[in-house]
Amino acid sequence: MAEVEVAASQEAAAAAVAETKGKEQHRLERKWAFWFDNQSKPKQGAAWGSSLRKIYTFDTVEEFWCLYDQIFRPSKLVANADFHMFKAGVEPKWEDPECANGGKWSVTSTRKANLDTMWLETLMALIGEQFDESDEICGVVASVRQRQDKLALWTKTASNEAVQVSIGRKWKEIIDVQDKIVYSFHDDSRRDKSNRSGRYSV
Ligand code: MGP
Repeated sequence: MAEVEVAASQEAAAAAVAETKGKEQHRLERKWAFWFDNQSKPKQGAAWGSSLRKIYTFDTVEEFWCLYDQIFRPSKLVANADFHMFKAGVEPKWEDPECANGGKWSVTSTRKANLDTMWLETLMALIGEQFDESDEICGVVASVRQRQDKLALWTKTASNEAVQVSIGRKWKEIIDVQDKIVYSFHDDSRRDKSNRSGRYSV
Protein backbone atom coordinates (compact mmCIF):
# COMPACT_ATOMS: atom_id res chain seq x y z
CA MET A 1 0.00 0.00 0.00
CA ALA A 2 2.19 2.75 -1.29
CA GLU A 3 -0.66 5.15 -0.52
CA VAL A 4 0.18 5.25 3.14
CA GLU A 5 3.89 5.75 2.55
CA VAL A 6 3.14 8.71 0.32
CA ALA A 7 0.48 10.14 2.63
CA ALA A 8 2.71 10.20 5.70
CA SER A 9 5.63 12.01 4.11
CA GLN A 10 7.12 15.37 5.07
CA GLU A 11 5.83 16.81 1.79
CA ALA A 12 2.27 15.66 2.48
CA ALA A 13 2.44 17.13 6.00
CA ALA A 14 3.71 20.46 4.69
CA ALA A 15 0.85 20.48 2.16
CA ALA A 16 -1.66 19.60 4.88
CA VAL A 17 -0.70 22.56 7.08
CA ALA A 18 -0.27 24.99 4.18
CA GLU A 19 -3.80 26.37 4.60
CA THR A 20 -3.01 27.49 8.18
CA LYS A 21 -0.19 29.79 7.07
CA GLY A 22 -0.95 33.48 7.28
CA LYS A 23 -4.12 32.86 9.31
CA GLU A 24 -4.57 33.41 13.02
CA GLN A 25 -3.38 30.35 14.93
CA HIS A 26 -3.77 29.21 18.54
CA ARG A 27 -0.49 28.28 20.12
CA LEU A 28 -0.11 25.09 22.17
CA GLU A 29 1.73 24.90 25.52
CA ARG A 30 4.59 23.09 23.80
CA LYS A 31 5.79 21.69 20.50
CA TRP A 32 4.90 18.14 19.41
CA ALA A 33 6.02 15.99 16.49
CA PHE A 34 4.26 13.31 14.47
CA TRP A 35 6.34 10.29 13.44
CA PHE A 36 5.70 7.34 11.13
CA ASP A 37 7.25 3.89 11.05
CA ASN A 38 6.33 1.62 8.18
CA GLN A 39 7.67 -1.87 8.84
CA SER A 40 5.25 -3.52 6.44
CA LYS A 41 8.01 -4.28 3.94
CA PRO A 42 11.07 -4.78 6.13
CA LYS A 43 14.46 -4.81 4.45
CA GLN A 44 16.42 -7.91 5.31
CA GLY A 45 18.84 -7.34 8.15
CA ALA A 46 17.64 -3.77 8.72
CA ALA A 47 18.02 -2.65 12.32
CA TRP A 48 14.93 -1.70 14.32
CA GLY A 49 14.25 1.99 13.78
CA SER A 50 15.66 2.18 10.27
CA SER A 51 12.18 2.91 8.88
CA LEU A 52 11.21 5.34 11.66
CA ARG A 53 10.71 8.89 10.34
CA LYS A 54 9.94 12.20 11.99
CA ILE A 55 7.29 13.75 9.74
CA TYR A 56 6.32 17.13 11.16
CA THR A 57 6.83 19.31 14.26
CA PHE A 58 3.96 21.66 15.11
CA ASP A 59 2.82 23.98 17.88
CA THR A 60 -0.63 25.24 16.95
CA VAL A 61 -4.14 23.82 17.23
CA GLU A 62 -4.81 24.51 13.56
CA GLU A 63 -1.71 22.64 12.36
CA PHE A 64 -2.68 19.72 14.61
CA TRP A 65 -6.16 19.41 13.07
CA CYS A 66 -4.88 19.59 9.49
CA LEU A 67 -2.27 16.90 10.18
CA TYR A 68 -4.72 14.68 12.03
CA ASP A 69 -7.51 15.04 9.45
CA GLN A 70 -5.41 14.52 6.37
CA ILE A 71 -2.77 12.05 7.54
CA PHE A 72 -2.51 10.74 11.07
CA ARG A 73 -5.50 8.44 11.47
CA PRO A 74 -4.49 4.88 12.40
CA SER A 75 -7.31 3.40 10.28
CA LYS A 76 -5.28 4.55 7.26
CA LEU A 77 -2.33 2.39 8.33
CA VAL A 78 -1.31 -0.94 6.83
CA ALA A 79 -0.37 -3.81 9.15
CA ASN A 80 3.01 -3.41 10.85
CA ALA A 81 3.03 0.36 10.76
CA ASP A 82 2.98 2.86 13.61
CA PHE A 83 2.07 6.50 14.09
CA HIS A 84 3.61 8.41 16.99
CA MET A 85 3.02 11.79 18.53
CA PHE A 86 5.85 12.71 20.89
CA LYS A 87 7.04 15.90 22.55
CA ALA A 88 9.37 17.75 20.20
CA GLY A 89 12.96 16.76 20.97
CA VAL A 90 12.02 13.29 22.22
CA GLU A 91 12.52 10.34 19.86
CA PRO A 92 10.07 7.44 20.16
CA LYS A 93 12.81 4.98 21.05
CA TRP A 94 13.95 3.26 24.24
CA GLU A 95 17.37 4.76 23.48
CA ASP A 96 16.21 8.39 23.78
CA PRO A 97 17.43 9.86 27.12
CA GLU A 98 13.86 10.93 28.06
CA CYS A 99 12.56 7.39 27.42
CA ALA A 100 15.53 5.30 28.56
CA ASN A 101 14.30 4.89 32.15
CA GLY A 102 10.67 4.85 31.16
CA GLY A 103 7.93 2.51 30.18
CA LYS A 104 4.47 2.41 28.68
CA TRP A 105 0.82 1.86 29.46
CA SER A 106 -0.74 -0.26 26.70
CA VAL A 107 -4.24 -0.86 25.52
CA THR A 108 -5.30 -3.20 22.73
CA SER A 109 -8.07 -2.62 20.27
CA THR A 110 -9.97 -5.10 18.15
CA ARG A 111 -11.74 -2.58 15.96
CA LYS A 112 -10.14 0.06 13.72
CA ALA A 113 -12.78 2.69 14.56
CA ASN A 114 -12.06 2.17 18.23
CA LEU A 115 -8.33 2.68 17.75
CA ASP A 116 -8.96 5.93 15.85
CA THR A 117 -11.20 7.23 18.65
CA MET A 118 -8.81 6.33 21.49
CA TRP A 119 -5.88 7.80 19.54
CA LEU A 120 -7.70 11.08 18.93
CA GLU A 121 -8.86 11.36 22.57
CA THR A 122 -5.28 10.78 23.68
CA LEU A 123 -3.82 13.31 21.23
CA MET A 124 -6.27 15.97 22.38
CA ALA A 125 -5.50 15.26 26.05
CA LEU A 126 -1.77 15.58 25.38
CA ILE A 127 -1.82 18.80 23.38
CA GLY A 128 -4.42 20.17 25.82
CA GLU A 129 -2.07 19.32 28.76
CA GLN A 130 -4.80 17.40 30.58
CA PHE A 131 -2.44 15.19 32.58
CA ASP A 132 -1.34 16.64 35.94
CA GLU A 133 2.01 14.90 35.46
CA SER A 134 2.51 16.21 31.92
CA ASP A 135 6.28 16.50 32.44
CA GLU A 136 6.34 12.72 32.88
CA ILE A 137 4.83 12.00 29.49
CA CYS A 138 6.93 11.30 26.39
CA GLY A 139 4.24 10.59 23.80
CA VAL A 140 1.83 8.07 22.34
CA VAL A 141 2.15 5.31 19.72
CA ALA A 142 -0.61 3.71 17.62
CA SER A 143 0.43 0.32 16.22
CA VAL A 144 -1.44 -1.67 13.62
CA ARG A 145 -0.59 -5.36 13.80
CA GLN A 146 -1.97 -8.55 12.25
CA ARG A 147 -3.00 -9.90 15.63
CA GLN A 148 -4.34 -6.80 17.34
CA ASP A 149 -3.98 -3.06 17.14
CA LYS A 150 -2.44 -1.25 20.11
CA LEU A 151 -2.07 2.14 21.66
CA ALA A 152 0.77 2.86 24.08
CA LEU A 153 1.37 5.90 26.26
CA TRP A 154 5.09 6.29 26.93
CA THR A 155 6.25 7.87 30.18
CA LYS A 156 9.59 8.88 31.60
CA THR A 157 10.24 7.49 35.09
CA ALA A 158 9.08 3.88 35.20
CA SER A 159 10.27 3.36 38.78
CA ASN A 160 7.88 6.02 40.12
CA GLU A 161 4.85 3.82 40.65
CA ALA A 162 2.62 6.53 42.14
CA VAL A 163 3.07 8.81 39.14
CA GLN A 164 2.55 6.00 36.62
CA VAL A 165 -0.57 4.75 38.36
CA SER A 166 -2.01 8.25 38.41
CA ILE A 167 -1.28 8.69 34.68
CA GLY A 168 -2.73 5.24 33.89
CA ARG A 169 -5.98 6.00 35.76
CA LYS A 170 -6.36 9.34 34.02
CA TRP A 171 -5.64 7.78 30.61
CA LYS A 172 -8.35 5.13 31.12
CA GLU A 173 -10.86 7.90 31.82
CA ILE A 174 -9.77 9.79 28.71
CA ILE A 175 -10.06 6.81 26.38
CA ASP A 176 -13.09 5.40 28.22
CA VAL A 177 -11.60 1.97 28.96
CA GLN A 178 -12.93 -0.15 31.82
CA ASP A 179 -10.74 -3.24 31.42
CA LYS A 180 -7.45 -3.55 33.27
CA ILE A 181 -4.46 -1.98 31.54
CA VAL A 182 -0.82 -2.85 32.19
CA TYR A 183 2.39 -0.82 32.49
CA SER A 184 5.65 -2.33 31.29
CA PHE A 185 9.22 -1.06 31.75
CA HIS A 186 11.22 -0.52 28.51
CA ASP A 187 14.14 -2.08 30.36
CA ASP A 188 12.24 -5.36 30.72
CA SER A 189 11.27 -5.34 27.01
CA ARG A 190 14.89 -4.59 26.06
CA ARG A 191 16.30 -7.43 28.16
CA ASP A 192 13.71 -10.01 27.23
CA LYS A 193 11.92 -9.30 23.97
CA SER A 194 9.26 -11.91 24.66
CA ASN A 195 8.47 -10.36 28.05
CA ARG A 196 4.75 -9.58 28.10
CA SER A 197 4.31 -9.14 31.84
CA GLY A 198 3.69 -5.69 33.21
CA ARG A 199 4.90 -4.19 36.47
CA TYR A 200 1.80 -2.13 37.35
CA SER A 201 -1.84 -2.32 36.43
CA VAL A 202 -4.88 -0.10 36.91
P1 MGP B 1 6.98 -3.30 19.21
O1 MGP B 1 6.88 -2.69 17.86
O2 MGP B 1 6.88 -2.39 20.36
O3 MGP B 1 5.92 -4.45 19.40
O4 MGP B 1 8.36 -4.03 19.33
P2 MGP B 1 5.21 -5.40 18.33
O5 MGP B 1 5.72 -5.20 16.95
O6 MGP B 1 3.76 -5.30 18.54
O7 MGP B 1 5.71 -6.80 18.75
P3 MGP B 1 5.65 -7.53 20.12
O8 MGP B 1 7.08 -7.86 20.40
O9 MGP B 1 5.00 -6.66 21.15
O10 MGP B 1 4.82 -8.71 19.80
C1 MGP B 1 8.76 -5.12 18.54
C2 MGP B 1 10.26 -5.28 18.60
O11 MGP B 1 10.87 -4.15 17.99
C3 MGP B 1 10.88 -5.31 19.99
O12 MGP B 1 10.87 -6.58 20.57
C4 MGP B 1 12.28 -4.83 19.71
O13 MGP B 1 13.05 -5.87 19.16
C5 MGP B 1 12.06 -3.77 18.66
N1 MGP B 1 11.87 -2.45 19.27
C6 MGP B 1 10.71 -1.85 19.58
N2 MGP B 1 10.96 -0.64 20.12
C7 MGP B 1 9.94 0.29 20.56
C8 MGP B 1 12.30 -0.45 20.15
C9 MGP B 1 13.12 0.62 20.59
O14 MGP B 1 12.67 1.68 21.05
N3 MGP B 1 14.46 0.44 20.44
C10 MGP B 1 14.98 -0.73 19.93
N4 MGP B 1 16.30 -0.85 19.84
N5 MGP B 1 14.22 -1.75 19.50
C11 MGP B 1 12.88 -1.62 19.61
